[in-house]
Amino acid sequence: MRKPLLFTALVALASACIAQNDIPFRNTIAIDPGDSKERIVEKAAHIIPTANQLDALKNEFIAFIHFGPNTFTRKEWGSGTEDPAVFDLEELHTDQWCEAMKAAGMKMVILTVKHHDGFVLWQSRYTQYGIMSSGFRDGKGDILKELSASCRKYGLKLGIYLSPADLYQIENPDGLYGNLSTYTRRTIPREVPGRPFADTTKFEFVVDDYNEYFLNQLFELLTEYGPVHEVWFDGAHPKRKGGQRYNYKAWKELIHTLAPEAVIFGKEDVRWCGNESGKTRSTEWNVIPYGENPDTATHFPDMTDEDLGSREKLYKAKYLHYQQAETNTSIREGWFYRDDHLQKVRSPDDVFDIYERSVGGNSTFLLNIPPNREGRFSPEDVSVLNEAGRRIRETYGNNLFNGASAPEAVLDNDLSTFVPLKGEQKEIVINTPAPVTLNRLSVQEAIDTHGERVEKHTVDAWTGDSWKEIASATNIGYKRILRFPEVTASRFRLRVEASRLDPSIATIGAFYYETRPPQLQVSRSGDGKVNIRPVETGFNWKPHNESISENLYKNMDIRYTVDGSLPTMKSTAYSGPFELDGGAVKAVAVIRGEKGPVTSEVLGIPKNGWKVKETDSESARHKAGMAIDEDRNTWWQSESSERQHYIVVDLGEEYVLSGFAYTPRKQDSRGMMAGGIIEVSTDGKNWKPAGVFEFGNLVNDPTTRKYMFGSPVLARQVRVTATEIAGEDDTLAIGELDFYERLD
Ligand code: FUL
Repeated sequence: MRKPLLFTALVALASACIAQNDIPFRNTIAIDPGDSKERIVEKAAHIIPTANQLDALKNEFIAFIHFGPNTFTRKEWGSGTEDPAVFDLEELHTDQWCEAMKAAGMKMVILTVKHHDGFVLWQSRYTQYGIMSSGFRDGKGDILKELSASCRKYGLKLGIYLSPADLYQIENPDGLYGNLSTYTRRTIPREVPGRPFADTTKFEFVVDDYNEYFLNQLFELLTEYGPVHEVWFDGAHPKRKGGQRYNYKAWKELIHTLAPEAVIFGKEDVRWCGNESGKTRSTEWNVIPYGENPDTATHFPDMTDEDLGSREKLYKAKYLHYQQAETNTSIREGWFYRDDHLQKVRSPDDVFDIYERSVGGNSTFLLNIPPNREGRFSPEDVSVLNEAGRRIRETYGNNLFNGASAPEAVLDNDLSTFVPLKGEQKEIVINTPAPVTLNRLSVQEAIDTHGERVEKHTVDAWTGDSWKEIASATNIGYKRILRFPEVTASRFRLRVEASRLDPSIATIGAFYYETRPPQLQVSRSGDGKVNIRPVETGFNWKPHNESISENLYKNMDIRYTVDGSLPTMKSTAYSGPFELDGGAVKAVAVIRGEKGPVTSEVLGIPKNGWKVKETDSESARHKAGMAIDEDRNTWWQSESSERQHYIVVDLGEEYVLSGFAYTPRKQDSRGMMAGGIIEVSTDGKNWKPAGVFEFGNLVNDPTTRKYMFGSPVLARQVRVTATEIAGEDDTLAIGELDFYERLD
C-alpha cells in the first residue's frame, strides 16, 4: 500500500528532528557513510571542547619563552654541536619575567626546556648536554625550577616546549635519535642511582632508545616542577635521521596520567594557526574535519590553508573534531634574543592588534618574549608588555553594557549562562540607560554546551528612527571581537544571519578603545628616497579604523632623526620623501601632543645606481633585477639546478660595507637561502671573502635576516652565493638584498 504523501513527509520531518536531537555533544564525532550534508552540519554543531581545551581558551593571552645556547650564539637554530659552555648565563631573573607577563595580562608561560639543538634547561638525569654542563650556578642551575617557583609566586600557569627534533642526539656519535635501536619493553622512568623520584608512578612501553629518552624526560618534567598545563610539540625539524619515528601514543598516555590538566599542542588538542607572524584567519573554525580518527591518530600535519572548517570542508570529513588554534608569534624579530639595537621589537600597537584579532578570532594568543643574555626581559620588551596590558585592561576592563537592559545571561560575563536563539528572528536587543560611545563589541557562544554554530552575525545601532549596521563578521565560537568606527547610541542589536542549527549566545560586551597615534614605517622607494608613513599591516585591516584614522592623520605630525637620537618635538618635521645615504632613521607620529611608538629603521645604501652584473640563471617571470628593486613583493628566482646559485651586484660606486640583509620571497617557502657566502671586489676581477652566513627557521618565519661582516670591507661589486637552500629545494629566491655601511 502506498503511504499518503503527508504521512511520509511527517515521518521524514520527525526523524530529522530526532536526528538533530539524538546527536550527543562530543569532542570528536565520526561521519557515517550515508550521512547527508545536513546531518554532517548537525554533527558539526555538536562538537565541543574538552574541559582542558576550554580552560586553555579562557587563558586567552599566554607567553612563550625561547631561551638557550641560541641566546648567546645569536642563531635561530643551533646545530647541537655547540659547547654547553656557550650558555654563559650569570644571572637569571624569572621573577622579572613573570612580573612583566602578569602586567600584560598573560595567564600562562611556556618555556623551551629543550629546543631543536637538544640542550636542556633543567637538571635532567638522562643527558649531560645542557645546563648541568654550563657554568650557570656552577652547573647546578635549573631554569625550569626557578621559573616554576616564580610562576607560583605570580599566579601564572606553566607549560613546557620539548622539541621532538634533537640535533645533539642526531649529531653526537652516541646519540639516540635515529640510532636504529630495537623496540623493546622498557620501564619509564628508568632509575638513575642517587636520583630517586618522589613520584612512584611507573609505565611500561615498547619503544626504541630515543622514545625512551623522550619519555624519561617527560616524566621528569611532569612530576618535578608542579602542575603543567600545556605540552608543546613543535612540528619543525632542521634535520632527521634513521627514519626515527615518535611513539605518540605512549607520550600521550604518560602526559594524560601525569599532567591531567594539560592540553597538548601540535597534536589533537591545540593546533598551530599556520604561520608565525600572528595572523589568525578571518574565519577561524575550531571544528576541524579529519580523514582519520584524531583520538587514535599519531601524526598531525600542519594545517595552513585559509579555509579549514567551512561547510564544504566538513562534507569531505570522516571525523569532526574540536581543535583550537593557537596564534604564535614573537615580540622580537626571531624567536631568540640577539641584540637590543639590531633586533626589532613589536610596538604595543602591534601586540594589541594581534591580541584583538587572535583572542577575538576564536584563538589563543601565544606571544614569545626571549630573555636576554643577562637573564632578563630587555627594557623595551617590558615596556611593550606593560603598555599592551594597560590597553587591554583599559579597553576590555570596562564593559559599557554594564547596567544595560538585555537578557541577564548575556550580560553576566559567565560562559555557562546563555541565551538560546531559536526560530527565524535570531536576535538579541540591548538598551543602555544613557547613550554610550563604543568602537568594539565582543560576543561569545556557549561552546562548551552548544558548540560553535554562528556562521554570520551583524550588529546594528538604533539611530532614532532606524537600525544602522555597524559591524558584521562570520563565525563567533569562543570569542569574536568586532572593531568598527566609533558610534554613539543607546539601543543595539545582535543578529545571527546564518548558523549551524540554533546557536546559544553566552556573553555580549561593548567597549571603547582610545585610538593612539599610529606606528610608522620607514622605507625607500624605487628612486632611492626615504618615505615615512603609518604602518600598512599585511593583514588587510586598518588598525585605527578607516574613517577615524583619515581624520586623525590630518592632525598628525611626524618628527624624525637620522643621527641615532630619539625624535622629539624639536626634531625635523617630515614633509615628504627625502634623500639619505643610509643609516638609522628614527621617527614618531604626534597627534595633539600625544606621541606614538618610536619606529627605528636602519636603511641600507640607496640602490639607484645598482645593477645586477651576473647570475647563474633567472626564471622567465622573476628576473634578477627584482632582487634589488626595493619591492619586497617581487623576487628573483633562479632556475632549478644542482649547481650553486649566485648573484653579482654592482653598487655603482665604492662603499665601506658592514653587513647585508636578505629578504626571502614572501609568497611561499621555495628557494629560501639558509646559508651562503658573501664576497666583495673593487674591480670585478679580484674577490675577497666578506663573510659566511646562516639563517635558521626561514620556512616558518620568512622575515628579513641581517648579517654583519666580521670587519668592514671596501666594495664596489658584491657576490652572494647560496650554499644551502632551506627545505631541500634546488632554486634560489631573493626578495630583496640590502647592503649597509652601518648597521646600528
Ligand atoms: C618553529 C621552530 O623551528 C622555531 O625555532 C620556534 O621554536 C617556533 C615556535 O617553532 O617551528
